[in-house]
Amino acid sequence: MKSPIRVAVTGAAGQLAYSLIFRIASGGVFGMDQPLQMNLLEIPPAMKALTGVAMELDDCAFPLLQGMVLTDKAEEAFDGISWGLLVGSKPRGPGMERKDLLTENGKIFVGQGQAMERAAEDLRVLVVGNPANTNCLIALKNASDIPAGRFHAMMRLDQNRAAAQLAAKAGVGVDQVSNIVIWGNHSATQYPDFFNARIGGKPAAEAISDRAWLEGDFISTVQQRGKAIIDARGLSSAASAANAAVDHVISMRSPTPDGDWVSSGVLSSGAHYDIPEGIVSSFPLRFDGKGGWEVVEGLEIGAFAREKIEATVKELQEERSVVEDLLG
Ligand code: NAX
Repeated sequence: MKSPIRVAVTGAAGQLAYSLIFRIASGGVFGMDQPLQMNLLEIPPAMKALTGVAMELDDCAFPLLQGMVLTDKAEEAFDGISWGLLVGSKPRGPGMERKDLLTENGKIFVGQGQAMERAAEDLRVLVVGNPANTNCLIALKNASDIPAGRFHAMMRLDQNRAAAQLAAKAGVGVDQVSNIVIWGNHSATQYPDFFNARIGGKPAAEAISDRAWLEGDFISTVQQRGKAIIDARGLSSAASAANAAVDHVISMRSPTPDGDWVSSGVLSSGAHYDIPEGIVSSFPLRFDGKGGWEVVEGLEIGAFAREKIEATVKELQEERSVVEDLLG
């Protein structure tokens, strides 16, 4: 048996965590031979609910779960962790402007970024709480001793949504869909790229002849999926988001299959696809399974795609300017 690792989940009494934590503790994320300790972070008013989650974890009798820390202090939650899954953030309240949401949630990621200095050497961070890309930027800028490449913003739900839409339209299983890249921000401006996507190994635009759908409903359905689920269910898409976090972490830990890539939000160096430096944008990445990754070069970006990418990048730049004074 391996030695235990510590995994922190923030917002641990929230909806998304209620799916995610149990998948982690069962061994479905870090492997059936990897014991772990779970460090669960919440805010003081949610600590009582968190004790209920902990009771349920106890009652699952997960053999791999060797301990839990329940805390409202980020320093304690991040002590010795190899993985930080930053899910917790404040929901947008009535009458709250997006700008207020950015600064309110941004403050959370200043303190959590700083507290990452307590983490283990091999730390990796996945930011899920919205606005995920800009929160990720704030966290990595405030964790100044930790390489920025360790921080990722979750784009996997968007990638999975795009794969499901393409598979349904083409009338094939989702396993036939590959090479999906979501560009830009995890928001309604994101650009799900059908042009570089493949279905059964062929360009998606060959497998799906309905170009108007690819350029129209496909993109808007993926962009608006979160809202459509809230409208239908009355609650947000917590289970599929937790599933996406599981997929994302597994992808970060595994070599990306030959010829494919994964969408993830990372700090732009300015060197790829004319996306400016200093924002956390989604790119096509390949992971090496040893903690490293690289941006996949050479994808074709036509005029249609360029316009869409520019719009989502502009939004990320605007978000950055709102939180400039939180960037450490
Ligand atoms: P909930 O409101 O159910 O849970 C959020 C939890 O975070 C609450 O329990 C709250 O007490 C806690 N929290 C607030 N401030 C905190 C802090 N400073 N430290 C620790 N915990 C804190 O929301 P839920 O449905 O679980 O969604 C969690 C986050 O994921 C939201 O920001 C949501 O917008 C975001 N999402 C991101 C997605 C992505 O693809 N990146 C998709 C799904 C999801 O909507």
